[in-house]
Formats: sequence, structure tokens, C-alpha cells
Amino acid sequence: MAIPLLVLLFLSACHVQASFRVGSPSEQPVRFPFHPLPDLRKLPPGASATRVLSLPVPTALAFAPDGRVFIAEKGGFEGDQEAHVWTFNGASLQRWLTLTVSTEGERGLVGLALDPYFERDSFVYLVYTSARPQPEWRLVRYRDESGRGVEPTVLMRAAFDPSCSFHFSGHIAFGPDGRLYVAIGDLCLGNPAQYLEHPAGKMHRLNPDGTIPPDNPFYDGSGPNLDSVFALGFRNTFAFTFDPLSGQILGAENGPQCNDELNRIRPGGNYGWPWDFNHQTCEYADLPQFEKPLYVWKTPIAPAGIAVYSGPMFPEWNGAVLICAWNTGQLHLLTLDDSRQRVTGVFAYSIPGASCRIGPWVAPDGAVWFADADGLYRLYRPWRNLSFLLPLPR
Ligand SMILES: [Ca+2]
Ligand SMILES: [Ca+2]
Repeated sequence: MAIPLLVLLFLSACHVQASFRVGSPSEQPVRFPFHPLPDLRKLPPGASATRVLSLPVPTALAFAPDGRVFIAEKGGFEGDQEAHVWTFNGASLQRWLTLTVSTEGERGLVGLALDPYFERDSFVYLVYTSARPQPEWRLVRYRDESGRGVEPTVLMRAAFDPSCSFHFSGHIAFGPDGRLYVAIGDLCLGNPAQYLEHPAGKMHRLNPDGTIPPDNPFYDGSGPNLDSVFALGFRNTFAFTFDPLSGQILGAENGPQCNDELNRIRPGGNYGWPWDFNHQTCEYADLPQFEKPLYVWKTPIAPAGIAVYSGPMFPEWNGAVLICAWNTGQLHLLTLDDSRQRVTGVFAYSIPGASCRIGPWVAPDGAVWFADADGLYRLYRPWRNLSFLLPLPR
């Protein structure tokens, strides 16, 4: 009986402790050698969410090695408005950059990534829809200097019809190969997602300076096909991540009325939009040239973020795919088999006191951050250092 009493005392002490450090080095989890299987039907024991910041529509977030969290906010939902990039050190918020962006629908400031060599070169990459002289999809590199964003360099542009306000995607992330991967939705166009001459409906792969790596799958050094294309046939892959266990890219595709997808995105792969799917019957055409999804949500959840969990705070989640659902505010968790080619379990959690609509992002300490339209939240376990003592329920 001594151990539960000790845990209770520790829990009550932790609940009054409001402050925390971001970006602190990960603590190695202590694992009991015969740890029972976790019950994934509910949130891990002791997990609770707290609001970190009140901010309008945070869309992208990155944890810098110096402990700051870079946060992009969309900028609103109507007209040309100011959007900000903030930095947060766990206590105070600093304005890093202000942009005037076009914000209708899914337009706005939507992508943010730090350079893998951020400590050396201080580069920060953003994706937004510009307001002037005409709306344009843009990937821009800034440099962090004295806590501000300076020296913008446009690395990539895509024009779109001014009547289009959806399917911009804009997620950006560096791969383990040091290349910058960029998703662009179909820009309301449909068929051009299948055309290698058009940037819409693609994942692109760039060098960090915006030049194109010659080992891209369709690279030929000239036109008319775009050498930056890495994969094609996407409607609106809002987010993707690099699976640390397999190296493959996992992308969350926002499909039409009955078909959100989790895809394994491989070089040169064609993911079918809009030709592999019958919108009336919600059935796949089963054409061999198209990659089939790893998982399909027949009732769309509108996946608006993806991460593969790795960290000491929720060891029972290591290797699981986490996705926030814009439509429901639930956190979805998918387990994969050892080959990482098959989904073995799908779970959805409602988080008391919070909505998981955008994200999540896994912090260096293993906490899971996510956002809704009003702010940023942090799912954490205050007693993680003692969790190895507790038998987890089956
Ligand atoms: Ca070409
Ligand atoms: Ca597809």
C-alpha cells in the first residue's frame, strides 16, 4: 500500500505545479521489464490537457533547439488580414513576424518548419497565401535574427484562381535526407493534380535553398514537367510526417464526402485524385497505377495534422500515429504492424476540456501539443517519472 500512497502524494503535489519547460532534453523512460499491454481504448492513465496559450487558429508549430516554440497563426477567415509568427519560451510570447495574408477559407499562414541546422543558419520556412498584388501560394525562407524574422527569400510560388479558397495544404517538413518536402492541395482544380506540368495536388521536394535535387523521381532538367514533383494525385494532404520507424512518409489526405485517407507517400507515387474514386458510390476504381491508402475514414474527420509519437511521457504510444480531426475535435490514434504497412488498430479520444482540431505536435519532453480555433493545448502526464510503477489496465 505504500506505493499507491506515495503516488497519490506525488500527484497532488504535481497538480499545483503550473510551470514547465519547453524544449528541455528528453528524459529517458524507465521501463518495467514486464510492463503490461496498455489499454488503448482510452487516454493513458493520468493524461490531462491544459491550455498553454490563447491564440486564434494556430496552424503550424516547431520546437527550436534553443527551447523556443515557433507558432504560426492562420490570420483569420475573411479578407486580407495580419497573420503572425510567435515565439514562446514557456512563459512569454514574442512577436517574431507579421505578414499581411489572404485568409478566405483555408487560405492564410499555414506552414512553418525550422531548418535542420537551425542552430547554425537560423532559417525558418513559411507557407502562406499572399494578399498583394494578387493572392498567391508562397513558400518563403526567413532568417531568425535577434528574435525577429528577417531577409525573406521566396523559394516557390503557385498561382491559383482568385475564386478558390480551399485545398491549399501548405504543410512543410524536412526529411531525414535534409530535403524540404512541401504539400500543395489541388487548388480547387481537380484534374491538374494528375498533371506533372502543374504544381497543384502534389508533394514537392526541394533543396533548402529552393533549388531542385536531381534525384527527384521526375527530374529531367527541363520542362514542361515540374522537376520538383515528388508524388502526385492529392486532393488536400493537409499534413504529413516522416515515420521514424520506417523512414516512410505518412500523409493525411482530406478527401471528398466519404474518403479521408492515411497514405504511405513514396517517390513517384500517384495517389489517384480525382480519378481513382467514384464519388457516387464511394468506391475505389481499383486502377493499378494508383497507390491505395493505408487506411480510409468513410466518415470524414478532416485530418488537420499528423505525428508519429516518440517520447518518454506516453511510452504506451511509442510508434503510434496521432491525428487531430478538425470535424470532431478528437485525437485519433492508429497503431501499425511491425512492417509499418498495415493498420492494426484505430482509436479516437475526446479530451476533457480541449479540442484537438489542428496538429498534434510532439514536444521534446514527450507532451502532445495540439490546437483548436482559440488556442494551443498540451496533453501531458504530470507523474510520468513514476508511471513505470503503475500497472496499466488492460
Ligand atoms: Ca522537367
Ligand atoms: Ca487517394
